Amino acid sequence: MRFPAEPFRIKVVEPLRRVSREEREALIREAGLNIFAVPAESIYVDLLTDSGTSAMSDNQWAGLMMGDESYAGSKNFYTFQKTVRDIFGYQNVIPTHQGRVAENLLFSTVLKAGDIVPNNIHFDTTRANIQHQGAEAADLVVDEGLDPTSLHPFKGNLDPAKLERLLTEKRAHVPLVMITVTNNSGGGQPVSLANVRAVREVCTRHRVPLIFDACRFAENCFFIQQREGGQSNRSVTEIAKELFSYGDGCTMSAKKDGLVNIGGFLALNDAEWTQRVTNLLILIEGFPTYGGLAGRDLEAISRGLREVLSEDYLAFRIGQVAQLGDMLDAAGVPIVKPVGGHAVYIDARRFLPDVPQSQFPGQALVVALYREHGIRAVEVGSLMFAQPDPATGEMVYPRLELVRLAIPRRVYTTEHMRYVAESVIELFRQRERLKGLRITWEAPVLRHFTARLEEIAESGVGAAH
Ligand code: P70
Repeated sequence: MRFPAEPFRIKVVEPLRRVSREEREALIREAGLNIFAVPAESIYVDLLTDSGTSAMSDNQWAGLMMGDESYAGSKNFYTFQKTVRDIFGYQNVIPTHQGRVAENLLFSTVLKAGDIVPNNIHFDTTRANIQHQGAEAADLVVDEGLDPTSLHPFKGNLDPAKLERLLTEKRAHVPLVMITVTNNSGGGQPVSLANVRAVREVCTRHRVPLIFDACRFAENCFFIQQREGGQSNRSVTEIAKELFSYGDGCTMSAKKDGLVNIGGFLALNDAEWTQRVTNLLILIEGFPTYGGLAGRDLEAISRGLREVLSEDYLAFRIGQVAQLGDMLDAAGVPIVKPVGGHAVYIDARRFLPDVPQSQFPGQALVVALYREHGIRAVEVGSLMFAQPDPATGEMVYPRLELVRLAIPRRVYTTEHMRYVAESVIELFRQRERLKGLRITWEAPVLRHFTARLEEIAESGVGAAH
């Protein structure tokens, strides 16, 4: 079956409210054209993120009742530690309340100003946490990963030649190398085992630790099983074990492939790094056996990490996202292909070719999708990533200008996906009506979360030329 049906049935339902177009128009204006400021209750299909929005299973909910809320040494911690060691293979397991804290703890411990951290492509919080230390986040994805039309099966791969060059020139400034699986900013694209081995080889030669950003590891490993030569007979669990065996640790937001609403961890082999991280953990996050989470949360994560490796689940999950991509592609909507693991990414440059990046075509599309159809997407483009060049002050725009339709896990039915596809197709037919935007207020870091914008009245197709 190309798109397998749901391998679960629904036990609890959460009613959705339909809001009129007039109401949506008023809400998005009040929100300063920033979709993050629209109340979730006024959204019909919420594809802002797949992070923390998944539905837990009956098994996970049952696990919540097994929470041991002891301050120190909760039994749920030991289960959690064993689960992480089993799947990821790293010895020291440090729970955090979400992924960015794992990043912050790691980077505050091992980075200093002037350092460089290579990755395929850093996601927003990773980049911001590196820059917060005065260090530089270097994106070394393969060239195909920056071309929305390339059909390369592993567009998340980190280019080993680019890494070799960087390490040859600047090894002293590179305390670690990262690989993000799947590569979120590049369209949720997977990284192959062969690529990880090649990167490991470069890291070993230069004696640099390799750390995974493991948020969507199960989805990545499913793609490896489906697409990489010689992998089709192995289980996703076996593939995951091999993948992580090439690394020295990982950061994890369990809000993605942990199938929970909150949680994360940092796992490391190095004892000295672990000691320094733990000191900081106790200062800012909590005692090492709960790290900012309740005992019950740790139990839900342990159960989620095992469930996410179910191949029936993964076949449905990846299939549901692919099916949405197929519907859009069949109607000529420009999307990033192949479709990624957790989301369909619309190529906003080709959707709105006459709105320049300085006028946020991706965000213009996000605003219209909510106003016209009650769907919440997120911009992954110039609003999120454009930054002035530190030397010249000139604005540097990202190569990719995308709108992401992120699909929460086990939440929406395929009928919802059909509604989304029809809405995007309708908007594509009316795309000349969309206008460019300008920022009226922005925060100094991670501006996309809180910026306010307005439409450029005379913009749109005509004025953009
Ligand atoms: C997303 C969220 C979080 C993330 C990630 C990777 C590869 C680390 C983290 C941080 C963030 C987001 C973006 C837009 C709208 C809402 C939320 N990604 N590494 O949706 O993890 O959030 O637990 O601190 O993708 O992709 P955490």
